[in-house]
This record gives sequence, structure tokens and C-alpha cells, in this order.
Amino acid sequence: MENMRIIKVKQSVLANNDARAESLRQHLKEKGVYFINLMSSPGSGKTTLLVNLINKLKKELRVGVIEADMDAVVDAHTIEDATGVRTIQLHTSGECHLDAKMTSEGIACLGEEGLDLVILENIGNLVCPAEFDTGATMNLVILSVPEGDDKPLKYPLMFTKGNTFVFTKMDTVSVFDFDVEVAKERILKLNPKAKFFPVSAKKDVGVDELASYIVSCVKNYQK
Ligand SMILES: Nc1nc2c(ncn2[C@@H]2O[C@H](COP(=O)(O)OP(=O)(O)OP(=O)(O)O)[C@@H](O)[C@H]2O)c(=O)[nH]1
Ligand SMILES: [Mg+2]
Ligand SMILES: [Zn+2]
Repeated sequence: MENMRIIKVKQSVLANNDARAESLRQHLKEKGVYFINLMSSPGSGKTTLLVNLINKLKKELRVGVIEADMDAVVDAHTIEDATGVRTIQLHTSGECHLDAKMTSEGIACLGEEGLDLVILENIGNLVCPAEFDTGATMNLVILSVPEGDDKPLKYPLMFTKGNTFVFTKMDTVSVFDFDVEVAKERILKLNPKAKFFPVSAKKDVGVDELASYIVSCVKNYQK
């Protein structure tokens, strides 16, 4: 028993992932392509927000989208039909997150040439997508009002790895016990530099502010 070898598989895989993510980030920086990793729980409103947001962003930026799901192509079709931007669908064969290798393959398939911005809609999951650096410059995390303002307490890693936070479905706030100020405080404790955007993607409230912020991030990055 004394000579039993113990191999920390998860750590080595994650270290490997970090190196790949860093090299993808470097490559995209050289190309001037900003990369956003959009993460949230299933059904929180990622695709709905993306459609609204991209229709604003595409006036100023050349945008491409990677939709990731375990299976199905509905979201990629929705984005393509509703925005007309370059879109591909990734299937993860059962994995509930994307790592830097899968993301690099996705970006290579999409083709980053001629784009200013690539947005990845990650798999709906508040847990393991936060564990894997995808090489993104912005980790955009959505928390929707019906999920509750306690989610930063229950899924702290996601709210630590995110840097920009959208509270969506704000049009439903009167029927749920969701306190925006409480949610902000809980996130700021984990993440003092967090930026917040309360929106209703459906009613088109607050999405202009988010779009302007993203445009300014991309322009600064490309300087
Ligand atoms: N009231 C309201 N409903 C919304 C809003 N945004 C999205 N929804 C609804 O929420 C449901 C899920 O929206 P999606 O955009 O498909 O969510 P998603 O996060 O992309 O879902 P998955 O990709 O399956 O994880 C749909 O019924 C939307 O119409 C919003 O701002 N307000
Ligand atoms: Mg979706
Ligand atoms: Zn996973």
C-alpha cells in the first residue's frame, strides 16, 4: 500500500486546459478577435438575449456565434435565422461543459477571419463550465430572475469566474422574490470588480447598455 501511486488526473487535465486556453487567447489577441463565453443555467435566457444583443452589435461589429449543446441544433438555427450572423453548432457528445480544446476546434470551424467578436453560448449548466477556461476574454454570466437571488451563494465558482453579469427576465421581477441589490452584493463579495446589467431581453430593456459596453470592450481590445 505504501508504494501505491496516486495520480491527480483532474489537476493535470485542468493544468493542460489552462495552457491551451492561454494559447487560444494569445492567438485571438493577435487576430484582434474578442471572445465572449456566455454561461448560465438551462433556460435562463441565453439564446433570447443573444438574438436581441447581436442585432444591436452587428451594426458596429462583425460577429460570429458558436452554439454548444450536448445534442440538438435549435439554438444555432434560431440565432442564424434571427440575426443572419455566421453561426455553428457544437455537439459535446454528453459532456456538460466545453474545455479549451473543444472551443479551439469550434473557433477553427467557425473561422475567426473577418470577425471582431466571437460569442460562445456554453452548455446550460452553472457548475462545471466555470471550472474550464475556454480562452475567452469576457466571461458573461446570466442570472435570470425566476432562478432566485441566492444562486451566487450556491454556485460561487461561476460567480467568481464571471466578470460581467446580466440579470435577465427583469420584466418578471414583480412575481418573484428577486432583489437586484441583494444579488449584486452577493456577487461583489466573491468578485469585487463585477459589472452588472439588469435587462429584459424580451421587452428590450437594458440591452442597449449591455451592447454599448461590449462594443467599448472590443474597441479597447483592438487598439
Ligand atoms: N419574460 C421573459 N422571458 C424570457 C426572457 N428571456 C428569455 N425568456 C424565456 O425563457 C425561456 C428560455 O429562453 P432561452 O433563450 O431559450 O434560454 P437558454 O438559456 O438559451 O436555454 P438553453 O439553451 O436551453 O439552456 C423562453 O421561453 C424565453 O422566451 C425575458 O427577458 N423575459
Ligand atoms: Mg439556448
Ligand atoms: Zn461538465
